[in-house]
Amino acid sequence: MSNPQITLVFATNNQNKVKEIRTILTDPFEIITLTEAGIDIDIPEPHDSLEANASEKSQTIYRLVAKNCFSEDTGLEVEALNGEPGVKSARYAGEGRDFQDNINKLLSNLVNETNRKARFRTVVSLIWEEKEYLFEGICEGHITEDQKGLEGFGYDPVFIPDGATMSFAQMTMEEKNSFSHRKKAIAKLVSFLKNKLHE
Ligand code: ITT
Repeated sequence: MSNPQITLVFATNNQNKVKEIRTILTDPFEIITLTEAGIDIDIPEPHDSLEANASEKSQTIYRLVAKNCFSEDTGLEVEALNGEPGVKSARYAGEGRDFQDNINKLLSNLVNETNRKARFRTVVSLIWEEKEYLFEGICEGHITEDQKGLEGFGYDPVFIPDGATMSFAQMTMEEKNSFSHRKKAIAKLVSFLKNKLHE
């Protein structure tokens, strides 16, 4: 007999995240998007930490659907910029949330900077049987001088993870997943839920 499905609503409006998570959370997990759940809201991210924003997103959606759900908040933390853009990654260059504007601002803030060290940090907030659990995933790397590659989204064209020679935007999704912050955080969620189900 096959294992029962584990159904989770994914509290995000970012379709790139949905694509990545669907390649990571495969059988027995079943992901329901907000669109599929019939929810059309701009989820608030008002806080100054990834943890608090992830929590706000999952709690907001839980109040609407009353089903097991999760969200994630991700930031790019650049050492020479004291951790910026960090929690402001989506709106770094303004409310337009434009990927190219954000990259332009980042590269111009790093002109002549030799310390290119950076990391992506993802915080996942899971609401499982009414309780909340947080999981973190970090991917260390560095910021390139110029953009490379067309795949992925956000800051992918300017980020090379440690141990790679290509930017995230030059990788297939499977290659990105083998390094990524998101994959690491979700792997912790998976082992947590597998343990719960065997309790
Ligand atoms: P939500 O609906 O899930 O909140 P969002 O697009 O607002 O989606 P975040 O606040 O978590 O997502 O992400 C902040 C920004 O960081 C996002 O807009 C991207 O520009 C960037 N980002 C997040 N994950 C990334 C990744 O894996 N690669 C490159 N950039 C990423």
